[in-house]
Amino acid sequence: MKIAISLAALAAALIASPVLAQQTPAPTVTEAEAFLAKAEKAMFDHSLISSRADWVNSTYLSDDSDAVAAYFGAIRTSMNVDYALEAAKYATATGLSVETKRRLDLLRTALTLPAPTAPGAAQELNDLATRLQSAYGKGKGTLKGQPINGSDIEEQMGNNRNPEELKEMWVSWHDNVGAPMRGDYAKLVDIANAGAKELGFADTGAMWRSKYDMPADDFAKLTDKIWAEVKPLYDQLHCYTRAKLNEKYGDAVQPASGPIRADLLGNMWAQSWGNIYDVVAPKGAGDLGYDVGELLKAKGYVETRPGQVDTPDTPEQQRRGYWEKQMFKIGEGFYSSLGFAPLPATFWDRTQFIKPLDREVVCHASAWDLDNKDDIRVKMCTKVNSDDFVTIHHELGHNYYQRAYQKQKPLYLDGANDGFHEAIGDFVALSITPDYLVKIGLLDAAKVPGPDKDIGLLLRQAMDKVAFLPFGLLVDKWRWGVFNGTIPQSQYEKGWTDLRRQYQGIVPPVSRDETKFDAGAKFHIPGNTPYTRYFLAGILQQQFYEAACKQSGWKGPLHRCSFYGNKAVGAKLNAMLEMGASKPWPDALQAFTGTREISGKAMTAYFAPLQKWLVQQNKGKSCGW
Ligand code: X8Z
Ligand code: ZN
Repeated sequence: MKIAISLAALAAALIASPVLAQQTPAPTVTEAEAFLAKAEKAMFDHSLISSRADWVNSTYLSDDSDAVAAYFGAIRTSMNVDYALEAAKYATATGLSVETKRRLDLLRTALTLPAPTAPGAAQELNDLATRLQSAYGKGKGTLKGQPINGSDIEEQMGNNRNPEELKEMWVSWHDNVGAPMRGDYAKLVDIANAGAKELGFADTGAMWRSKYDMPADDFAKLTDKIWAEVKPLYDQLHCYTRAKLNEKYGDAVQPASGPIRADLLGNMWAQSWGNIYDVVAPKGAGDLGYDVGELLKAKGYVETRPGQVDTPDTPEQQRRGYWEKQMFKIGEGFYSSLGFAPLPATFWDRTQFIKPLDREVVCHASAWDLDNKDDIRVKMCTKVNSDDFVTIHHELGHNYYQRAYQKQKPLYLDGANDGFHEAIGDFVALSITPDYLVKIGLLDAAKVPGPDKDIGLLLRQAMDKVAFLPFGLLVDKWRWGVFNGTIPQSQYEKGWTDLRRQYQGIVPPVSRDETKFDAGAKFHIPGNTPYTRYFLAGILQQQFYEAACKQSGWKGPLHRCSFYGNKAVGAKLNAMLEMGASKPWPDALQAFTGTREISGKAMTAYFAPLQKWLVQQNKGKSCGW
């Protein structure tokens, strides 16, 4: 591998040299195409083993599995960097087709974390990345002084209403998980930036922003423009929620003005607030009469107990993870109703449905495609609650997308952009309406909330979907700043806390300083997963949903529409999914929605009645923070 690295570096240097460039004949179209075929095959073949190493690592954390994953990861990084450098050379060929140009471009930006070609850099980068992700997976907070793991603490943050305990969980998680990562993270940033520069990007953030079929700067502007469209809605929701929290907890815990205390919003990162719907529900009209998690429990879905052992002799229903698996069956049922083929048997054998008893794993949910054929699976530490019911649909959306584009060329085995990949399952989950829940037997027909509960239904959705947007935007605002140096290592904490206050209007429950690293307490930072994708997905899912409801001829209020069972919608969706990354994303958007623009209008239309209602509720209050 090292030889390959230095050859590629040499080649790049030769191309850069003006004297030699004249002497080197420009590559031909045939050569460029042959190179692409070779690179695609090599990367594809390597991914078969390296993704297996990653799976083993994520589902069985140990020093050994870390080493194996980092080993294959380093090979992948070096190989990709070499090909990315070569791609730049072939891009100079005259007469390249649009298609070939696109694949060369995709190859140039394929890596999330590039390493420089210097010997050892790819390995060091992968050692750091693996160590950070594993540390997150093993992370613990405390509750009443007792250690509590990541998936349990997430659940507790949703259910617990004791401000002291919430504070303890928030502080312990951020202190224990985030702070120790600071040094490793800074090293990783330096190496990745050096890699990005060798590939011709200003920094790693610029490389991330260049993956959207438009100039990188235009993409950043586009996200700001969309945020401006939906911010008035967020501001009203913030104002209303703050008042309700103040009513519940009093001035000492949550003052009536200023930012909201981050640990009171029902989620460790205050990124979605649906879990505190009970706190904000409008009196009388707000009681929806159901919560999906409670409905599941009422139907006998029991969360697997920590002490429960897997005894094959007991009836199927007593086996660990049985009910969590049944939640996935409901998810599969939705996609089947649209005409998608059932999940393969291996999905059910190989998916990690719940947290294993005997070892540490990376609990943060993810969807995998191990062989680009039929080995699709999910890794999750499922709980029987409404958050995870939605997350299951989310993860399955990734798996059905992966399967739909499987016939594309290797470089096109991806979403139209990463926001599309994140939006599919969420858009499907918007169809989990009361009527749908009746259809699948989870809700009694007599308990369907009437039109007087529309505001409640919309508010419940807004607490998750609208509340999420500023978080979805700021995570990468922070990372872009870290990568381009405007947030130096000496200000990692301040940079994060300032952005949280500016965009979300929230503050930590205790003061923080630069010994902390709160960004590291969010999976995607140590996991190195770009985050703007979720902001885009928040917007796109509403556009997809609006389009699907239109296609199905729905006439009622938008939020009551479910396209469950609609094969025509399924066929049209499949047509978009099958495209993978083969065309610029506006083409994919157009294929399903008829428009080429990503815009917050579908979202503001969906929530328009709520927006009006919130403005009334907030009358006389001074909103903002
Ligand atoms: O990370 C995820 C998925 C895996 S792709 C569970 N999400 C973001 C998060 O949890 O922060 C989905 C919503 C946002
Ligand atoms: Zn996802």
